[in-house]
Amino acid sequence: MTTSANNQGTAIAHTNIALVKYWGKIDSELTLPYTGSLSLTLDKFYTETKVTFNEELSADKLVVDGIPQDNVNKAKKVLNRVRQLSGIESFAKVESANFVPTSAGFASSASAFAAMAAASASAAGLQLSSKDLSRLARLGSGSASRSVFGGFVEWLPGTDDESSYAYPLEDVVLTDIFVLAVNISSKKKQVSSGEGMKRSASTSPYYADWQKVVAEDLINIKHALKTDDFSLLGQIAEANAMRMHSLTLSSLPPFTYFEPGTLKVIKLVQDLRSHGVECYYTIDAGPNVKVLVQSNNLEAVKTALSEQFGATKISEAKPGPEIELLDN
Ligand code: 2P0
Repeated sequence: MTTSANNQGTAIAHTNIALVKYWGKIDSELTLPYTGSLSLTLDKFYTETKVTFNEELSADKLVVDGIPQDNVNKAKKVLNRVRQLSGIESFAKVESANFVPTSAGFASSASAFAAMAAASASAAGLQLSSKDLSRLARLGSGSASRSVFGGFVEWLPGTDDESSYAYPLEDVVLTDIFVLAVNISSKKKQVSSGEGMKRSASTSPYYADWQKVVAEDLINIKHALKTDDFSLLGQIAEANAMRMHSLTLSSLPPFTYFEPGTLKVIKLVQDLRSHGVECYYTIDAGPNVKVLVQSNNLEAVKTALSEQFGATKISEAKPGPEIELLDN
């Protein structure tokens, strides 16, 4: 059995926003997705997680922002794999702090499970490659596989545990990009993403078409990144988000994450664009909207969003770094 000097590891991981979305698992135990996906890791929002293996514990414990959690199922999937790889038999305490303001309306599972994967591997004395860290994070939450890396990241769907992992895109020329997050609501959603994607994959008649759309979008968005084509990137991201959300509307029973404010942001982005201010929106499994914009239009879009929704509802982010291990 190998462990770190004090059986403890701490890591920081940043959240990411998918531009080509992951929406459906072929295997929920291993979190193997039906399709690939592509995201941008953001600088502003991150999770810091400390993991301690301790022989005196009688169960795994998870504390998020100081609050003990009852449901440790996803964390256990990561910890069990680390125990399996390292030979450690003791339980772990996981202490996680989110620096993702609820006002920003970002889900924290991507950064949380990426940080937990790196911290638990470090606590167990495992020297994992980035690819293996991505596989480990994936067991906790699909989008976490992408938060191991900075910048633009693609998650290769693979066909098994070994082949499903994310990697950072090279030869990206497009670097001038900002994300303005508009908070519409911070309420807990009624349909979790896990349940939502399951329902979409099993009941939407459009699910097969979605898989074709994603394959094409991935090719085209990577071309946009290599040729510094922000317009193409924005058009693909916007259409991909709407097509993901059309899967929820076409599920049985139907559902949507949109709220009235979501449509207001969509309308504002369309209005800005019709006046020559280039920007695009994308929306995850919730009502909040992220607006993509370049530096030349950043202030104009920020001002327009602030006037309509209030400056406190808007957060600004730009491309962020890869996972970071901290000294204990
Ligand atoms: C994504 N989302 O690609 C998509 C787009 C939300 C919409 O990944 O079930 O928390 O834990 O694997 O990663 C949110 O779902 O889902 C998500 P699980 P996760 O970012």
